[in-house]
Amino acid sequence: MNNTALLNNAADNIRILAASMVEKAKSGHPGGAMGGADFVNLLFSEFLVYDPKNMKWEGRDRFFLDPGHMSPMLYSQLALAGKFSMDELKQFRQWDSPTPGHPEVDPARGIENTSGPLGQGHTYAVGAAIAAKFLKTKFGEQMNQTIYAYISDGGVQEEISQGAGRLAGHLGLDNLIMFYDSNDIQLSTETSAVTSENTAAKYKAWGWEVLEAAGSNVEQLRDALKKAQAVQGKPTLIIGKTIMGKGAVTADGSSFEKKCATHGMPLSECGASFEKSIANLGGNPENPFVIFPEVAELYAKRASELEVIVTKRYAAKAEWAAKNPEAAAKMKAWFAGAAPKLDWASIEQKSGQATRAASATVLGFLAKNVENMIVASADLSNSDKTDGFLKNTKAIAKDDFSGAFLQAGVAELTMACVCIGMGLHGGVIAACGTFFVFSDYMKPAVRMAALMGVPVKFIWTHDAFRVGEDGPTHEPVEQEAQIRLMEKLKNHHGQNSMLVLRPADVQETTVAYQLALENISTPTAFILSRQNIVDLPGTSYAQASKVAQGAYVVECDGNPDIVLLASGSEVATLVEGAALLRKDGIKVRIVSVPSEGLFRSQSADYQVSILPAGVKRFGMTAGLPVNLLGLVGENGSIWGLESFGFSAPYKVLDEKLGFTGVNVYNQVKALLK
Ligand SMILES: Cc1ncc(C[n+]2csc(CCOP(=O)(O)OP(=O)(O)O)c2C)c(N)n1
Repeated sequence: MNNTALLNNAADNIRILAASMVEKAKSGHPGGAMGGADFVNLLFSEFLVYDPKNMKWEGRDRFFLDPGHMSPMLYSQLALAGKFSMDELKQFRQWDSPTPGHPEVDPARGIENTSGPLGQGHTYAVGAAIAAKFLKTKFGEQMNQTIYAYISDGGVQEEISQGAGRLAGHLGLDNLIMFYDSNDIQLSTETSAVTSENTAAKYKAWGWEVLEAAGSNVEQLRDALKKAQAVQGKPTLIIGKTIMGKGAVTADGSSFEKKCATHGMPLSECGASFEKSIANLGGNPENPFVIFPEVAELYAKRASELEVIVTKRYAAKAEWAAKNPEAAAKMKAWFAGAAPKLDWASIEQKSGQATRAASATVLGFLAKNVENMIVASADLSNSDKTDGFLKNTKAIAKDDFSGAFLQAGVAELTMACVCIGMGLHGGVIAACGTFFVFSDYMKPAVRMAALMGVPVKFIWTHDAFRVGEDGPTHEPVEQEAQIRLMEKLKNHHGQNSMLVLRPADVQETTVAYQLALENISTPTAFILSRQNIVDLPGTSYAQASKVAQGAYVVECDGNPDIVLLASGSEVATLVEGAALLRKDGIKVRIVSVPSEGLFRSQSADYQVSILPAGVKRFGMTAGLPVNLLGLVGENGSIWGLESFGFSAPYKVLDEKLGFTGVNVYNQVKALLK
């Protein structure tokens, strides 16, 4: 326990650094950072257990920040802990700096998650807490970390907080402690202009323990954190009444606290005086980028305390590992994130099935062979066929985290973020399923998974208008085009930010899963059919292995007159059309393209070998024609969907909308004229 005056000093130091970063960058958010400094400083100087010399230690506590705009607070805090230099703070928001406007995941420096889109950050924490509980059933006390989350008014207002709050309460995540920075101010108004909810009552109703504290009173905050650590059977919310822009003053020295204006502007631009505020906080306005000597001492002392704590933990781990070598080897491999080695060719697929059914077969295999995989569904497991996994395990439940299936409830965005959180925690492989049309509800999380490079597997079924009778509300049309844009977008490592696979039959589905499990650096999506699909000619695991090139030739007649290309169930329709064309002496090549992104990553020679120049191309897609535009080019034609779809049995829709072999024949004949 530290002296209160010293802790207040350290919090002032964070306020000074945060305000100075924003001032120097001439943009950013000082107010919230200044208000939250007391809590983070206390957390890092007395509670958070981590190894400063081994920041990725799997047993560390995690700190998930939700309001990414409060990055100056996090960077300044981590600067006190020795993870950022003063020069790096001075580079806030500049090109190529480690201090971008919103934090980007970098566990080596203590940044556990990318944050910015409000609401997602604390939901990752829920996922991490579930992962920790799941792993604890396997590795015992090696996994007794506490997951801390930091949420602000914006995060509480975001709808996703309903899903995160419900799930954490329902599962009794007592390893989760969330601090609510309740400063009554948001971006453009006071919170009273938009909400009159009783937030404490809301979280209590979800089954949380709720504690309240004055957000800049370290004694009250310490007391709350200690109580939270002792709570059993439920997560804890600490509502801290913080002070927006704490310490800010105007030129005449009067208070400029609790003002919306400090939310997103340098102090000097919002009506406060930067110089006076820094001086008011005990800093030197001429040279504000300084860690006070007594604060440096505080953190040096914390580093020694942490050394003692982690030395004990490492010794306990070594003792445990000696007694449990197999578990220790597993823990190491799982946290290394390595792809499991599996006998994929041994998976027996029943021919002629829907790819969602083929997915269920693979999931059943994975449930038996990949012990650290967790699969979730948003109340559709019997339809999206993630029940193939569930049948071989059991659902995760409060007080029993030995199952590996997460019933997420009807909350797709929450589910996606929870899976991302599991991935960020490490040690588990997370996948989640729902209908493809509802990928719309998940897109903001998919984007973040792609940006962070978290290898979540998104299992989307009912991939096209062939949902049929459910009608246009349930028929994905433009979704594939949207998701495939992510294949065209590179992440910070120059990789396609996402792998998107739409397999054409059961064997391609097996290989798609193999690629997904072997993809440990970006998210993967599966787009799977509801209806049965006739197997591709010559289908086998070996043939389908060519899915790894993104596109491959399924069949080819000598020098073809036409290249027919598609993904998913439309490939089988092309095969039907090809039979009719051949009767007219037309030579065809059929190309399956489960992933254009992957195909475009192959050598130019390979690409030309599949799509030879000078041969006309016909593409068919149950989505928007743009799905195939980059492959078919100007010198060909694409049959796609240009409306939201209609309600009718799918075979009727196939006929009415032209997804038949006869229409393939007619279109190609017209193209070759
Ligand atoms: C999903 C999302 N919507 C909108 C924003 C833009 N935005 C950033 S902060 C903020 C409100 C901030 O209020 P609060 O969370 O209380 O932070 P404080 O003002 O206390 O710093 C908004 C609307 C965002 N970052 N994410």
